[in-house]
Amino acid sequence: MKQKWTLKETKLLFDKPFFDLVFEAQKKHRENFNPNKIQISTLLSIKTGSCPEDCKYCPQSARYKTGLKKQPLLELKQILKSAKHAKASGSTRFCMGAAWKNPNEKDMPYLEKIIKEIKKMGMETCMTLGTINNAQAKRLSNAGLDFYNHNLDTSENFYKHVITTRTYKERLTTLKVVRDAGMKVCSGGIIGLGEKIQDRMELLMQLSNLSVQPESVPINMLVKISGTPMENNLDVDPFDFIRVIAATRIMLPQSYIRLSAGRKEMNDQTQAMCFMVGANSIFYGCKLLTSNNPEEESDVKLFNKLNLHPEYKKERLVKEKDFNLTTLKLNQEKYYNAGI
Ligand code: SAM
Ligand code: DTB
Ligand code: SF4
Repeated sequence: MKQKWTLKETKLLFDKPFFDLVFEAQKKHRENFNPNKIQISTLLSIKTGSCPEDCKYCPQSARYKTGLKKQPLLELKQILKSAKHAKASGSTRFCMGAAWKNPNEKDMPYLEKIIKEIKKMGMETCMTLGTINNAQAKRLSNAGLDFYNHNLDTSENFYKHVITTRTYKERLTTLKVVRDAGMKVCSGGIIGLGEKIQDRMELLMQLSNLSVQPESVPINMLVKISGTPMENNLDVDPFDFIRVIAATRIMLPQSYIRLSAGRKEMNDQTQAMCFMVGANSIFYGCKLLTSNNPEEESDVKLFNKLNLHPEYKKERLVKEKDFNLTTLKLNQEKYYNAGI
């Protein structure tokens, strides 16, 4: 793998004619992945709102009047019900988010219990709980947490215009803590915060130049939430967004790239181009943390049109002809339960 991406090289990549960039990204994607498979994750907010942080994009910050209904830490029963639904719909990873600056020590045993119960169901687990220390990371890892999500969000330079209550360095430290504890790293960013193209380049350089590249890279398009300071941000041009996905694929060739928040606001063609240039993971299910995501049915229809198949571990056991895409949802449960 390439050693380090410099700004000059990254600029050359972003400045390529659109179709040259698309071609290069597709080549990289096909060298590393089956282009007709997609990883499916489901998201659940296990603690909603009243967050002390000031992230200017976020509906959950206590500083902005977004009309969000707050919710304390959910009960285990409710979490497991959602996880069961996610598994039955064909999702293989259950991602849980909490609107915290960091987890409280007193919540650690409960978080461990949640992880263990979901692992028992045979799903991969991911959590995003804010900043964590070494001891907390070790505990989560020992409980069986597969991935920890902590986004860099944007470039180090632009970051101060987005968040003032947590430093960029703290974020990088958390990523190291997660890695050192033996968990897989999920880290990406948001496009549409008002950043310049160079900030997008610098974000990808940060992610790409980590000592070990993140296994999972969520690229979010800003969901504009009324009441946040970013509610009136300019729309992102879909081709600029596709360019970011393509550059991500080239700079992080072996990472799963998740087309994350913002899919509800994209048409099928934009999503298809994102998959074409290397996005190979999505959040599936009608809700992200607090905002809307496409309905499951509409994703199934889109997969159907694109002949995209959900990725299961022992997928070769499924004969392609048995995979009736029009009844994907029903079949997924069957295949998933069969350990496929
Ligand atoms: N509180 C924890 C933290 O910030 O680390 C975890 C939850 S936080 C909501 C997870 C991520 O969601 C953020 O880092 C950000 O990248 C993304 N996010 C939040 N609001 C968003 C929005 N309106 N549009 C797009 N992405 C958003
Ligand atoms: C990520 O990068 N995006 C997800 C997940 N990781 C935690 C969150 C998106 C949140 C969008 C706004 C909301 O639904 O509250
Ligand atoms: Fe809190 Fe996370 Fe939202 Fe920032 S992104 S306000 S830390 S929930």
